[in-house]
Amino acid sequence: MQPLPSQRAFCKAVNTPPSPPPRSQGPHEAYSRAGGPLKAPTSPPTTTSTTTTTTTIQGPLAAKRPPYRCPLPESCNVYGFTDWYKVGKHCVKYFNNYLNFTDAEFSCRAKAPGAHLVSVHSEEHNGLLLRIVKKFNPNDLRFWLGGFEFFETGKFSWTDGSFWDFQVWTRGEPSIYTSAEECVEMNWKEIGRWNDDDCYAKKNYMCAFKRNTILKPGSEKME
Ligand SMILES: [Ca+2]
Repeated sequence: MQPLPSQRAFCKAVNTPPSPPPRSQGPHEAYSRAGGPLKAPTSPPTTTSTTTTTTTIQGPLAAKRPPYRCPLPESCNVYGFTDWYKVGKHCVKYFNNYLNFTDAEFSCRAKAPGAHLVSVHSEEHNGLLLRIVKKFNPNDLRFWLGGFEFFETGKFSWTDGSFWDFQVWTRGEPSIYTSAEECVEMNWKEIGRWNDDDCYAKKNYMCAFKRNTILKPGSEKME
């Protein structure tokens, strides 16, 4: 497993995302990689397992800037799901439980109404998922996303049925000529980037459901 990036570099990557590919990009273009991949991390993490991680900036800037904060997303304020996190219009939760892709997807469906493995549609949200897994399992960041290759076509889809409008593959991925690798994970070789892997491989996973699936307008402050 690759070492993790420094906390500061990680937060910087999340807070200053590169431009995503145009939304007009269709599944048929799934062969191309989106944007420039992150450089391989070179240093281990300095701080882990806190709700809000603070990294002190060293050097001459230390006296001029406040501590660098890299907070988790907000808690999902939905009754019964406050241990899930808000990521866009979804509530998201990480599960430290090794399952193959299909079992992970069905596990998600059982966790909440309308839940599936998580789909990703922006660099910002990709970064938020990375923060979550970094908090809950900093020593094993690989986890299943909900992406899968559709019948060896080289076209990818999400298990929640949302449009494939964003992708951040690790350099050299996806392995579209390897039929054994059809399911999408994050953090294999490059932190925050994706790889297609054997769907039977067992990995941790992240589930998501649309907040308005459970939450009716005006009922957010149920707790
Ligand atoms: Ca692959």
